[in-house]
Amino acid sequence: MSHDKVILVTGGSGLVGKAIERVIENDKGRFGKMEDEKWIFLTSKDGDLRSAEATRAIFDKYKPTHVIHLAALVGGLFKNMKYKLDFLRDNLLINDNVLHTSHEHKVKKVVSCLSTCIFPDKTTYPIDETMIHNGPPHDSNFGYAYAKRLIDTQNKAYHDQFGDKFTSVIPTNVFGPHDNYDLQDSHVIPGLIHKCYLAKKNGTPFVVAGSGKPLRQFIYSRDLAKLFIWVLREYDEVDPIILSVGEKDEVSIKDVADAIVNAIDFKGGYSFDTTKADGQYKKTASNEKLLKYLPDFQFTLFETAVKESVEWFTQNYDNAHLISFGNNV
Ligand code: GFB
Repeated sequence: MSHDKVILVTGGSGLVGKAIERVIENDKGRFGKMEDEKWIFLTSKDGDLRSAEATRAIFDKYKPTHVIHLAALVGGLFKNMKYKLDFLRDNLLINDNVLHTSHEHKVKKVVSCLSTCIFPDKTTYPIDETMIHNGPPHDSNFGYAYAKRLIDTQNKAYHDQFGDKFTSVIPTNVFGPHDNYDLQDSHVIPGLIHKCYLAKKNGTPFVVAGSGKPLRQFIYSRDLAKLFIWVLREYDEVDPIILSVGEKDEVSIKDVADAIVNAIDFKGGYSFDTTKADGQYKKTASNEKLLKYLPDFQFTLFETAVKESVEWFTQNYDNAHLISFGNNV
């Protein structure tokens, strides 16, 4: 059966890609698969998007009409601090190949994924979409941040010169099933889930890096997935949109650790290693633009989302093919 829309999801086997696949396959409401849609979830086995040739071969094979671009070199605070040049170069290469090949293939719409860490570090709060280019990002992740900021610039250039409809979304910190649980390179929630799980299993202390004071807004991958599908189908701007819970749902890293200790039912000792970096103190973002479009969107409660993420991790801990303990592009 021929489909009007062939939707290619780069980075389709990662945290957000897997969540989109789950919603498309299971949601019986407005976010589920549509008759005229064919979805393709790319993995790194399809080819290395840092290569223009490999990217062209993928597009020649699947002939997408629409693209959700998630593929990127990603990682938590400590990995970003170690590999700033790799984060800059790998992501510049991947983004240029995906956007230019989309242009060459006359792709009708591309939705790329940025992150609130790209905003200026010295700013007024709450942060909104107009502030992206208003000053340097936090030093801990400037490689990643500048490569992602340039997607917004590329989108505007393709639109100005050719009229292409390439846009982007700016999620806050994302978490959920199918995350990367590497003890050094992962983001805070999967990193602490893995550490607390091992502490309970081995009867060892649970140690949280830093002071526990920094503040973050977290969006559950399954909520973000629905918003990506909505952006692909209905959001009609080239300008980016922040996808986040509200400012009032901001939590501290200590709150995060407490939620994980409860979800894992850990009874042992729990402390903070203040010799480790805290990174950016906060990046409080406004979701006012999103709520103007979707005033009734229901976000999953933080504690519920942490519980489901812990359940998925403990149920799949031994499924090496499902759980990533290392990074892939
Ligand atoms: O998710 P995360 O690594 O990144 O969170 P950012 C870091 C915060 O969690 C810091 C504390 O305050 C850390 O001190 N933390 C405590 C831990 N324990 C741990 C742990 O075991 N692992 C980790 N990773 N952190 C990233 C950007 O910033 O946000 C990325 O560097 C990306 O580029 C991502 O944008 C969404 O929120 O600080």
